[in-house]
Order: sequence, then structure tokens, then C-alpha cells
Amino acid sequence: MKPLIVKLGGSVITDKRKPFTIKRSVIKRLARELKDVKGSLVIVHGGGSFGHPLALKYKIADGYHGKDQLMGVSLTHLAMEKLNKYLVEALQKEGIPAIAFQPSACVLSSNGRIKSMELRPLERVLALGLVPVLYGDVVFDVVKGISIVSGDQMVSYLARKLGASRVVFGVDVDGVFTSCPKKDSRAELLRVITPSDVGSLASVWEGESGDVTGGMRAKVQELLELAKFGIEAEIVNAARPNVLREALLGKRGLGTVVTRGK
Ligand code: IP8
Repeated sequence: MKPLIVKLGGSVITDKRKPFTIKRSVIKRLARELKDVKGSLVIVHGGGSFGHPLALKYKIADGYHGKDQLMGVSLTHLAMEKLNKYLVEALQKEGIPAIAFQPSACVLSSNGRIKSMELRPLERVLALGLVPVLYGDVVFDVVKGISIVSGDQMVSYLARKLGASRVVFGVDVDGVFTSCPKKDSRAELLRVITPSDVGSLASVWEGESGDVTGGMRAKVQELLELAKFGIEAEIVNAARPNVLREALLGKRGLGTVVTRGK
């Protein structure tokens, strides 16, 4: 069965203003919403206030430059594991048979892009009906030694390799805007984006700073790559109750659809 892939943005599940702070009640609500999904499901989450500050401090995404970064690799990965554990526990409490999947142990990257990933255990897990929970992580890179692969890139890669039925990105705004919707009242929500809009990507709001992997524009770029393979994605506001649930149950037009054709 083709899996549905959902990305839970770091800004939805963590408080980005406070280091290592989860949004406990939001995670609980999202676990309840995810419970309603029938069929094969893959969950990927972002780093929020867990992975990003450490990855930035130790310049992990810049590649390996010296031994003083090694503790940073260890700390960044551990921070992501802790966030992952909170999420897996919340999913278990709702009766979802979630299982943590460690990207750094099965991904090799080349200049920050996934070069290969051992997918066989993941395929077995899905065939059994378990729900794998992956995340953006520190990865080992054949060109620069170390790097960071975002949850967004992971989703785009997995969607292609596993032949996803659909991709849903849960973020903390209503979709993709022309400018920051939290600060600019004239910000316009883009309802549909297709590969032919690539030239006008400059008009897409870049996203908030502080992420080592890029914000909203980087997300759209990943999803446009996916759209070229005929896999549709929608970016929706998971901070609003029930929006993620409805999107996962098949409702379209709740946020911004990234698709091959209008
Ligand atoms: O929040 C980044 O994942 P993202 C993960 O999906 C780390 O970009 C380790 C910073």
C-alpha cells in the first residue's frame, strides 16, 4: 500500500523561542488527529528548538572542520532523539504503534543531499503496519564529512522512494505566503504552486530565521521536486485544531497545494 507521509514542523511541536521546549498539549492533540489515519503512514518531524540551535552553534551543516565539532554532532543528534522520544510516546498513548527510526544510522549524504538510504527495514516496518517516526538529523556525508538533512528533504526522498500516495506538511501558518503572515497584514496566501512557478519563487516568503536548513522557500523547493514525479503535497496549518486531521483524511485546499499541474 502506498504510504501517506506527514511532516510535523519543528515550529508546531516545539517552542522555538525557548531551547529544548516541547509544546506538550499540541503534540497530544496531533497524536489524536494522526490516530484517525487509516492505512500506511510515515511520520517525519523537524528540529525546532531542539536540533537547530545546536546544529548552528557547532556549524554542522558547513561540514567537518575539526574535532571540536564532534561533541556538537553528538549533542545535536541526542537533542533530536529526545524530541523524537516525546513524539513516539505521545503517539503510543493514542494507540498508534509508532517506532523511532534514526536517519543518521541509515542515510549517507553528498554535499548535504541524501545520496543513499537503507530502506529495507523501513519497508518491512510499513508492511507490518507499524508507523515509523523519522526526523531531520545529523548525517554522515561523503564530501564534507558531516551535514544536516532536514525533515523536509527526508520527506521528499522517502515519498519518491516509497511511492507516497500524498504528502502533508503541518506548519504553524496557513500555508505559503508572499511575505511573513505574522508580521505583514498584506501577506497573500498562495493556494497552488506548480513547477512552472519556479521563476516566481522569489515572491515566496523565505521563512523564519534560525533554521540551519532553510525555511518555507526551502520547503517549497523540496515539494516542487516531488511534484515533478507526480506526487502532490499540501502545506497546512497544523497549529489549528483538526486541520491536519482533515488534510490527512483527504480534504484538499486547506492550505497551499504543491502539484504538477493546476
Ligand atoms: O527542522 C533539522 O530538521 P528540519 C534537524 O526539518 C536538525 O529542518 C538536526 C537541525
